[in-house]
Amino acid sequence: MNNHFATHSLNEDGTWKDLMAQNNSSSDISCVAGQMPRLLGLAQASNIYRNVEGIEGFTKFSNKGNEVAWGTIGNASTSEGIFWETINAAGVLQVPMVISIWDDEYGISVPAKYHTTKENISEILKGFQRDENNKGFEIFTVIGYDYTSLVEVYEKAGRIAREEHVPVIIHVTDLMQPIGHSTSGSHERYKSKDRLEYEKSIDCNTKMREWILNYQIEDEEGNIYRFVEDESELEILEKEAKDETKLAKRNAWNSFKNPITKSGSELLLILKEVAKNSKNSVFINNLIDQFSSDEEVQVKTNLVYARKILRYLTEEDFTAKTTLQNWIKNYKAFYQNRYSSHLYSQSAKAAIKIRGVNPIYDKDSSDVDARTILRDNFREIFKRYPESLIFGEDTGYIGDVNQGLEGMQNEFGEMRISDTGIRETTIVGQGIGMAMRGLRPIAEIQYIDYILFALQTLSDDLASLHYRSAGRQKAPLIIRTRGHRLEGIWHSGSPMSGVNTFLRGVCILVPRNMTKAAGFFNTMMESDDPALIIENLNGYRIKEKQPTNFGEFKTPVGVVETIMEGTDITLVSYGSTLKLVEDAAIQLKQFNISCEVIDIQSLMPFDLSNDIVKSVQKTNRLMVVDEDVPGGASAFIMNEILTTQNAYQYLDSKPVTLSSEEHRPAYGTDGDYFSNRSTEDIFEAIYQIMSESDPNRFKPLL
Ligand SMILES: Cc1ncc(C[n+]2csc(CCOP(=O)(O)OP(=O)(O)O)c2C)c(N)n1
Ligand SMILES: [Mg+2]
Repeated sequence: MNNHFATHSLNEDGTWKDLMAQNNSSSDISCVAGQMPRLLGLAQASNIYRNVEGIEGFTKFSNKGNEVAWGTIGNASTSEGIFWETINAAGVLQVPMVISIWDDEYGISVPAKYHTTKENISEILKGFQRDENNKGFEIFTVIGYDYTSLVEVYEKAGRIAREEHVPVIIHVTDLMQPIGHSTSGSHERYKSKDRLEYEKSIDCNTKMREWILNYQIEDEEGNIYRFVEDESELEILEKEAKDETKLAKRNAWNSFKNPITKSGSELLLILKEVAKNSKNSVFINNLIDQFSSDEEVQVKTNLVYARKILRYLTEEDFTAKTTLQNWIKNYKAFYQNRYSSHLYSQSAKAAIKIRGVNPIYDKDSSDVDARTILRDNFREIFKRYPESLIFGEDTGYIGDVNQGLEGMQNEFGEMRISDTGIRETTIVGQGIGMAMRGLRPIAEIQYIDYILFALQTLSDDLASLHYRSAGRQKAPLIIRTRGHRLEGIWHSGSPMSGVNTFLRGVCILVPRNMTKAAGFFNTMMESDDPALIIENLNGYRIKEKQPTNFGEFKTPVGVVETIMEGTDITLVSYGSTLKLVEDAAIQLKQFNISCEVIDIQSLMPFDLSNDIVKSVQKTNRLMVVDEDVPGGASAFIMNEILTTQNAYQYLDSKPVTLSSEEHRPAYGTDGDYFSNRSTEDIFEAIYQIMSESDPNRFKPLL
């Protein structure tokens, strides 16, 4: 998809290029309107660079905030909610963003009357128009084949956005698509004859040609300027353009095809040698014939035949077979990397490369409210990183709903510590766009339950950005949220499997307390991976010892922590259930059951040094406890331990998962007790495992 083209913001090693020395394109994405939230952030970065003190030296990213973010969207796609959310937010924030709405009166086959009230998007956007008393947008409407007016309007729009930091909407009307929506569908099926006739009359190719031929301007001295002298000059240009395009097409095809064909020829020699040596040469030669006549040029074609032929050699052993095996391994590894690289950072700043640093306590360290640990740590972050900023609902003036940012706005100003509207997906979009322009935003989602509003942006845009640009663009955004159990159907959910599944490419961090959480913020500020850090709401009710090295201690990513050692069973958990697991383990001691308790801390990436299997090797029993739905995050965790880490071979008892009920948590303390797992549930489940393994020693409880 050519509209997915994006420029390289990063060098091959993941370091920033000088973005001011190049034009920068951050591509559209296929999910229509999905680019809108990011566009807001790309534009907002200019506001930050223009107005925040201390980042004047960031000249690779901005010239005092003079940059404009230009965005595009189709008319039908403006029906998406995130279009409206972005427009409203851009009006509030007054960002230098110019948004073009390309209007061909269709969205594939569906005409405007099904999409847009009054069938006219600029008409219904009029309420956003700024006036003498109110800030808002500047809105232009221009005909799509009136090229002279387009140039004027775009120059004006750019100037307004750049100089005044006012967002601009340009509604470009009377557009058409010469072959309909795509080459695979003909618009004759759904457009009337009249419409098709009209489209022909405004065909952009014809109209542009007419303009080039006929356009002329006269200067003050009466000199006439034209693009071309006459049609013959234009025809020469057209021919040159066609030839250049054909050549580019041929070169592109050859650079794709040649390495594949070359590998295919090498493979063919190996296969012929294999056929010579094998007892199954009849079958092999048959496949070789098919391979030789297969005209499909795909990377996979070579591999398909190589792998199919290898199957005939299971009973045999000769040199050509080893050559074939090695060829398959190397070819697959090379191309697999081409298709599967850069989901996470591969730079020196990859989260998994940042080493942990323990909090330091001195002898006077007292127990303090956990939220103050976050607050004092944030203060250090904002001091150390002038490019850092945080925003969200109630984040600014009151210092977040849990007071983890108390006093920060006073200290660091409204630009850096700010309140936003209630609009999760554009909060994330602000973060993505600003992170792509060298800032270090922390986007706050007030509670994890509400992250669902932002899931599309998080998944389609943030999580895939580094991967889809093969490591040439990044958005090291930190999303701060809080969650897990409280009491009630919302504010208490733990949709970890959803997040964990949709956000591959983002570190998912689930600290058990605020010191651990603060440590994750410190780690991620050093890293260039994006992260979701979920503070555990119950943790706010607990006091923690105050460390002395704020801003410095770091919780490592992808590393589990054993918080209780034991010999009978390995208990694996995270976040708020961990405390319950610990309590159950303490109670079980009195019954002579010895539990090893492991805190996952980092769901994604997961236990990179395989510490959990080492524990299972010792205990031979395993239980995973969480408060997601059955088969949710616990299934992921179990899969990691049993199959990735191969713990299945050390088990003497059935591995058990203990999760919440399938429904959302019911209201109140009792609702929590019956919806989620309690210490009693955990105690009994462990006891039962032990009872099954030694019924004489542990008589059944129930
Ligand atoms: C979220 C989402 N829903 C549906 C689609 C399928 N789809 C692709 S393009 C399109 C029509 C878009 O129309 P419009 O925004 O007017 O752009 P146009 O192609 O007319 O320029 C649709 C429905 C999609 N890509 N993304
Ligand atoms: Mg359209």
